[in-house]
Amino acid sequence: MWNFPLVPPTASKEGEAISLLYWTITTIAIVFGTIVLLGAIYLAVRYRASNNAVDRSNATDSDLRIELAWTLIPLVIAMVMFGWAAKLYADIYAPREGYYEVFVIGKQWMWHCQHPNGARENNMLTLPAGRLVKVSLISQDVIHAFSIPAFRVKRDAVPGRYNAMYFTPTKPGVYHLFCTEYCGTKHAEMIGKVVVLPENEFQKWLEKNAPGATAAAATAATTGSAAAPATGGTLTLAQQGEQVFKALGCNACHLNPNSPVKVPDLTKTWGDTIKLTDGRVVKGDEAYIRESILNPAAKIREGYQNLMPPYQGQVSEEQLVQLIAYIKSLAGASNGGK
Ligand code: HEC
Ligand SMILES: [Cu+2]
Repeated sequence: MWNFPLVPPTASKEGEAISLLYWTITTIAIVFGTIVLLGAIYLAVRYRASNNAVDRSNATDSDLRIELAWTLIPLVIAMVMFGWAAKLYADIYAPREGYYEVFVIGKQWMWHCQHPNGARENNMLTLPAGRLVKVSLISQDVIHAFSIPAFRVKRDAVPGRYNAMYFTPTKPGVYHLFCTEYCGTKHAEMIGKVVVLPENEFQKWLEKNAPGATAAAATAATTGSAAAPATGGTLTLAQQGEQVFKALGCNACHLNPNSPVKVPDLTKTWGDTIKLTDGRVVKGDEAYIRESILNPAAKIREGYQNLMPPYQGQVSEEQLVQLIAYIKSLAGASNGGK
């Protein structure tokens, strides 16, 4: 009859670990809180003004053993809590391998999610149960925060920066998704659902939602032809990136044997250790590729010149995610991990 949940369900591996820590700390707080409260009540009753039967003289001495005990025992307990929580935090936020990656873009006022196979969702995120998931987060405007209470994870979506978040959903189901950083008038509407499906259903969902799939289904429905193959096939995130690459004219210089200028080999950019003209050494990661497109002058690869036009204001965050997936794929990196 009563449906009054005090805590959200725990539906990820990381969430289980965090719940255990949370309830341990809560239990310790309740135990010590009770001891102090009962002591206070006892003393208040015993030494009430009307009770003349008690000895009200001062304590004669201090006891070093008692003082050491009430200093050291709480110190040990607090340090255990700190060490445990710090280890958990480090484990959860450290880069991990072997993940399924989704890109999530926060914007006023919605969450836009892109899957490696090209499927897109708004204010919905469909994920497989039992697999490590990496969410690469960025914002298109102001700071948002991507929060899934049932997984016990939350991370800021910051403009101009990719933030990673890892978790392993365990239980199929539908969970809340929130923006937990006040981001303007309709902040409260920046909510959605996370749908966790068993692996085989998730694969079916991916196939059904790959771009082109719905168009093909629609054609099949109108023409009456049974399951006509999608014209041109479906486009993965990397293939969408290739189209953006051509549409923006990047191939006038890059991956073009007749390039008018000397350009770095983009098939080697991802994962490379890159020496810059100013002597700095950087890694060829998402952040580097993003900056190289928006503001090429910020970091010039050694041996090349500042001849690439800046694309700031001409590419959307969605297109950037696609371009990055494309450049990753050039290096032979699958989008679902290293
Ligand atoms: C006019 C020719 C030209 C065009 C057009 C051009 N680039 Fe470049 N690009 C360069 C040059 C020259 C460099 C090397 C200098 C530098 O780092 O800015 C470069 C560097 C890069 C790098 C860094 C690669 C590395 O390994 O250091 C990336 C990534 C990149 N371009 C992507 C793009 C994308 C994506 C587009 C289209 C949106 C594009 N470029 C359009 C000339 C061009
Ligand atoms: Cu927001």
